[in-house]
This record gives sequence, C-alpha cells and structure tokens, in this order.
Amino acid sequence: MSQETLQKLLPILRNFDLRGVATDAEPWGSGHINSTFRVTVDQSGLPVHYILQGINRHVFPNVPKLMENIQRITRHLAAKNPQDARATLTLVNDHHGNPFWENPADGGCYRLYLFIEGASTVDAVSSPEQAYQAARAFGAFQCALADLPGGPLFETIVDFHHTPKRFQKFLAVLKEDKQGRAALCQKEIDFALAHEKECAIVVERLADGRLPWRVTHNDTKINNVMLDDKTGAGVCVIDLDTCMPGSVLYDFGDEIRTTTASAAEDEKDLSKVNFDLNLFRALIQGYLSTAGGFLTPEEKRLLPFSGRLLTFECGLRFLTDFLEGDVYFRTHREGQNLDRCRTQFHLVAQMEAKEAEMNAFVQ
Ligand code: ADP
Ligand code: GN1
Ligand code: MG
Repeated sequence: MSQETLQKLLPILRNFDLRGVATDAEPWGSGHINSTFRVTVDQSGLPVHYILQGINRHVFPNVPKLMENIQRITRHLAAKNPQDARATLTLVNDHHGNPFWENPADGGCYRLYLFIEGASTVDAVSSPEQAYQAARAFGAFQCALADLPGGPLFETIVDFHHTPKRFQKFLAVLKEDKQGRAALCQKEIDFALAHEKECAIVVERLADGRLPWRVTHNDTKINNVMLDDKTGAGVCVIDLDTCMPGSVLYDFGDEIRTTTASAAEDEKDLSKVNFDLNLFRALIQGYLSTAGGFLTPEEKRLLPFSGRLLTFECGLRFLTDFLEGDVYFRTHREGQNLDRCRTQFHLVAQMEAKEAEMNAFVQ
C-alpha cells in the first residue's frame, strides 16, 4: 500500500530538494482540507521523514500568495527561535528555489516540510494538561506574530470567519436544497435559524474598532498543534494556511470548540459529547499564560462567548456542506458532515448553559 502511494508521488517528489532517495510514503493525519503524506527518504543510510502536502486548490485559489504568507511566518518564527528546530514548520524548496511546486500537467500544487519528530497531534483532548499545553502554544504563536514585519498577511480565504456571511450562505443553500437533504436535518436547521442574532458580535466590533485586528491562525483545532511525545509540551503550531488578519477570538473560540470535550468531532453518540468545565479552565489558564499580556479588556470579556460563536459557525458550515452535497470538507462516510454538525450544535447548547460559570472563571 505505502509502496503504491510512493510510486504515485515520485513524479512530484523528484521536483524537491530531497538529498536522498524516497523509499516510502503513506497518507498522514486527519485534516479535512489538504492531502497529507509522510515520506521517508534514505539520506546516506539514515531514514529521514518529510511531510508532503497537496494543497486544496478549490479552497485556496491563490497558492503563490498563500505560500508567501507561510514563508513570512516561518522565517519570522525561526529567527525568534534559532536554537529550536521544532518551534516552527520548515519548508523545503523545489529545485528552482520556490516554496511549492506546481504540476504543469494539471495545476496541482505541492509543498514539502521537514517532519517534526518526537511530537504528535491528537484528534481529541484527553486531559486538562493537554488542553493547557495546546492553548499555551497557540497563545505564544499569536504573541510571536504580533511584530511580524511587512504589513498585513494576504487574506487566503476571504471572510473566513465572517459568521453573518456564513449564515447567509447557509440560507441560500437551504433555499435551494438541491440534494433534497433538508428533510433529513430539520432539527439542526431549526437550531441554526434560532441562533442568527449572535452571529455578528465579533465582526461588528472588528468593524467599529472595539476589537483589534491581529495576526491570527484561524484554524486552531487541537490537531493543528504538535505536542511533545515525552513531556506533553506544545512544540509547534502547524497548518498555517489560514493565518491572516483576524480576531484572537477566532483562535480561542476554535480552541474551545475542539479542546473542551474529549470526543471526536463526528461522534455519533451525543451522550459522549460533553463540554467539560475543567478542560475549559485549563484552556483559559494555558492561553492567558502566553497571551494574557497583550489582550484588551474587551477581548478578555468575550473569550467565553467566542467558544459558542466558533462552535456554532463550524456546525453551520458542516450543515451547509451536508445540504450542498459534501463539496467542501473531506468525508469518509455518508452523513459524516451531519454528524459533525450535530456534535457542534450539541456543544453550543451546553456552552450556553455554562456561560455564567465560564465568565465567572475568566473574571
Ligand atoms: P490539513 O490542512 O489537511 O488539516 P495539516 O497541515 O493540519 O493538514 O496536516 C495534517 C496532519 O499532518 C497534522 O494534523 C499533523 O498530524 C501532520 N503534520 C503536518 N505537518 C507536519 C510536520 N511538519 N511534521 C509532522 N507532522 C505533521
Ligand atoms: C478544516 O484543515 P483542517 O482540517 O485543520 C477547516 C476549518 C474547520 C475544521 C473543522 C481551511 O480544518 O476551518 O474548523 O476543518 N479548514 C478550512 O474540523 O476550511
Ligand atoms: Mg490541520
């Protein structure tokens, strides 16, 4: 199987500066967007790993500008941590010195990263310590990018976290219902419709200056941070495709979404999907240990709310994709996007019930 994968990837891999012979390749990770592989290269007798990624061109139309963002970020982080090779992703250029290679035959775009060894990602959190470490790493990432030179990053996906626009898209897709699936998810549709009024709370404040624009990651789910296999410490924030101007609340909200329940995002048994206040407390402590110094009072005030905003937004996106026919998020089985939507809306309801306790803890 892995030799089959390798044979398919060899014509791509030969365009990169590998310094050895590729001997193995296998699909890697559980991201919903890009195609990721771990490649093994024999370098003078030593097996060395790389991450090869096919970039999703449907989601990221402007790959040169996207890769320029990633170059700017990784260079900045590497300059801040010259002693720690795992503190940031490291790109390997193609033979022409470009940070990605475009296949002239079909327009497919690929990039290669050094593999970060001795660390892993998890798809669901299993302890408060993990939540603390993940949040600490994401806070440090925001802090380190606060002085990124060269002006604002390119907006790789326009209006990525503009929740009201996500809501409008949902309404349009629902009206068309071209797959005839609305009848399968009336309860979720009703939940979405009942939550429109809070969608604008962050975008309105960004627009009128009550919240500052910052360099943010925008996709801070738990499997986008690598944790050290021995110490459990956050080692490196990965998946930099959506780094662009945003609110810290987008990042912290997505951390709450993915790090306060020890269940899979597509868990079918909702009795296993429980918002855990202890995980939330650990998350807040980890985040404030690195980001507490630069947050404004309004950003801090809205930290608990950001959880249900981002969880609602993500559930809405899963629901929209289910109604549209699963065209955006990678799925592995029928109904998976609807299952994902259900866990998210279930969590939103639990966060609503616990909001007073969350607020009290942040105070
Ligand atoms: P996607 O955009 O599809 O989510 P990611 O960039 O998050 O893709 O990569 C998918 C998975 O591959 C990650 O969750 C992580 O487990 C692994 N991964 C990505 N980059 C590296 C790296 N440089 N070193 C080791 N593992 C990595
Ligand atoms: C996608 O790429 P990945 O799997 O880390 C998505 C996020 C969603 C997430 C839901 C570019 O993240 O916005 O929150 O799935 N990324 C993009 O799991 O749309
Ligand atoms: Mg990812």
